Amino acid sequence: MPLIDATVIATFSRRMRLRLDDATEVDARIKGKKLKPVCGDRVRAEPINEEDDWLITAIHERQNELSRPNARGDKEVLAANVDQLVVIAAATPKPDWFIVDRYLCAAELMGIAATVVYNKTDLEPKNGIDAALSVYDAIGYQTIKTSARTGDGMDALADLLQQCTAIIVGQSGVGKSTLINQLSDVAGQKTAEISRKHREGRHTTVSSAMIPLPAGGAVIDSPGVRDYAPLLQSPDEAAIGYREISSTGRECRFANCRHLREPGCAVKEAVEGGAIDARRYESYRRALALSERLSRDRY
Ligand SMILES: Nc1nc2c(ncn2[C@@H]2O[C@H](COP(=O)(O)OP(=O)(O)O)[C@@H](O)[C@H]2O)c(=O)[nH]1
Ligand SMILES: [Mg+2]
Ligand SMILES: [Zn+2]
Repeated sequence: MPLIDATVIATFSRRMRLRLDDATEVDARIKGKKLKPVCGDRVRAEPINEEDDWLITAIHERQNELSRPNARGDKEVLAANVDQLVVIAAATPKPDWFIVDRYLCAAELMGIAATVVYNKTDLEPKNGIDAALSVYDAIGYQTIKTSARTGDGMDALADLLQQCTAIIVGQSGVGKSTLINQLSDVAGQKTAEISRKHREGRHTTVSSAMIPLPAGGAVIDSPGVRDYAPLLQSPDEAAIGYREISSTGRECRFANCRHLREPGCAVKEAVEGGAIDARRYESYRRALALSERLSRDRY
């Protein structure tokens, strides 16, 4: 039996669900300890004699990775080969816009499109939501308001996602899984069902699953990450992750300006004048501090 190319469509710790290129799905284990496939990976696999399981023998080169530092500061990859990031905030739990910013920062570093969704519009309208969303609109991110309960905004979300491989991220409880269930067709529901059974059954570890969409494309329901932070390799990357700061930063007097206390800083000026949102700037400063802490710990 030859080696075959496949896509990882669900992960349960070291067990994987694969979609082979002939569209059949199989369960798989991983050869050796070093290989760490994630949802979205393209892999090499082969059947195992006398077993239903397949064996993953290699991971093909990734187009991109959504990653974060683990407790030791090393890279942990959450998903691979995605072309769109959708970050969800909601009426409940209370939105943490700093978490939204950190996911957007990751999307900028990956070089992929990102959208901000505000879900649960059926609940009591909260003050300040439109103002918070308009900050993202103003810097060129699409924003969509949805209710998985009433269907409000779901067409816009479905349009956005068609033909893409997207990942849906955000705080726990904002409605990621519910939105994906609403968007998916019967085939998708089946995958969702399989992943639910696995999650509740013997494989109780955090898992992620890629659900096909009726109009083409697929969406990854990301694992529960309590407090996401992107992996920033250098302080420069913090600025790259904040698009309005990196574009305004080109006007700073010094090319290596970190936009803190340097003279002739166009970013500080824009924050004082209100052209750059003060909370986004604070978010950038936190990302910068985090990256400096990480690189100090590493060297
Ligand atoms: N009222 C309301 N509740 C929602 C909506 N979307 C999801 N929920 C509820 O929010 C809770 C968390 O949803 P879930 O999809 O598990 O969130 P996840 O942790 O982001 O995957 C569940 O009780 C859902 O029924 C919505 O649009 N409106
Ligand atoms: Mg969920
Ligand atoms: Zn500056």
